[in-house]
Amino acid sequence: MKGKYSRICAGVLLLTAAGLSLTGCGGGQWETGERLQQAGGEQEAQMPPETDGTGKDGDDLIVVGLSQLGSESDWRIANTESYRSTLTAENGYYLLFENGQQKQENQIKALRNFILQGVDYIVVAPIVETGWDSVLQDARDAGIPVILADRMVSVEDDDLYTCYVGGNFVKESEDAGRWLADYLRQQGREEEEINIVTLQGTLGASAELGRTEGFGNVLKEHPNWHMLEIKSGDFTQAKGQEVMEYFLETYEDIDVVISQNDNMAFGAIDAIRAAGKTCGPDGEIIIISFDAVSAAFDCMLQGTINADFECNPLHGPLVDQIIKDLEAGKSVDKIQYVEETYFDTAMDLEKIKEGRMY
Ligand code: GZL
Ligand code: ZN
Repeated sequence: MKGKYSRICAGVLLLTAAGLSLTGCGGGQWETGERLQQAGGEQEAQMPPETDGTGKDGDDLIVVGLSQLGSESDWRIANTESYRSTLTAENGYYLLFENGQQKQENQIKALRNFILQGVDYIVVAPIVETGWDSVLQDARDAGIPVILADRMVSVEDDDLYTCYVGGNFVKESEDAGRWLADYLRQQGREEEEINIVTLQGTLGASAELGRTEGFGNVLKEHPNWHMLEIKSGDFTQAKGQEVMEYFLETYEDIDVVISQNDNMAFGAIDAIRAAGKTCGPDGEIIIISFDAVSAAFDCMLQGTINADFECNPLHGPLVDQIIKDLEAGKSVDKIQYVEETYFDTAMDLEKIKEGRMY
């Protein structure tokens, strides 16, 4: 299905701000940083070169409506950048990008807008799993394939979307639980009563649901592990710090923090330091985090995070391949998990960090 490029008003498209990103392990410093410029702050979209709607080889551009959920974390900024650098006119695309600013109603509005404009494909990172049946039904009625990227939806009929590409969140956090069991064994603490708190992501998001479920599966195998409380920090550094401050005021003895993303872990480190406590391999509190973004590598290198479970944000090339396969009339797998691993302070993190793209 070729792009209906002419249907798209050629007006200037403003990419919404990629938002500020807090980085630095516990430095708490606000930093726009070069990443913001790269990820496309308030600026005119990269309008495709003067064109009659055709890409480099003279074909129509494939028009993609991308509803990104927000700019809440370093992970999300890298995820957006991956799309922007892949879904380009040179690569045969006209990208309509909408940032939902972490509000589902904004994403639903964006999808309805894409349907009205007659895009060829919708790509969406749904902020939460529920509430999508009606708009996905409208997309199907309009004959527009929907690719779920990064997060899943819970709908009556899974024919409402073509496929899902993203992390396997249950596996990520089962792996984290097993890592903790090994680590405590190595420390001679396998019989100790271990008190754990969890900084939960956005409630109802696939990443939150999966990471909560997965760690819970391992928790059940360890009667001496006690989950004191699980509380949402909404995947942001500010809220992560707030919740960790509450945990430290409420619980005398915290041995482990499970942070469902790195930005909340950065906030937790600030709160732990402010409370006069220590964390990391040489500290009182073990911190296990998710995402493994570049700034979290700095934390592991500086000894404030013990281990980090990767969630690969580079979805651009995967979505590109899925669309090209669909354009060629090929079928695509319904669920496509990205390659993910983990890192801890026993590894040569300097070397590993050099080779990473985010
Ligand atoms: C995971 C993604 C999560 C990241 C957070 O795939 O959905 O959302 O772990 C981000 O950093 O906010
Ligand atoms: Zn203890």
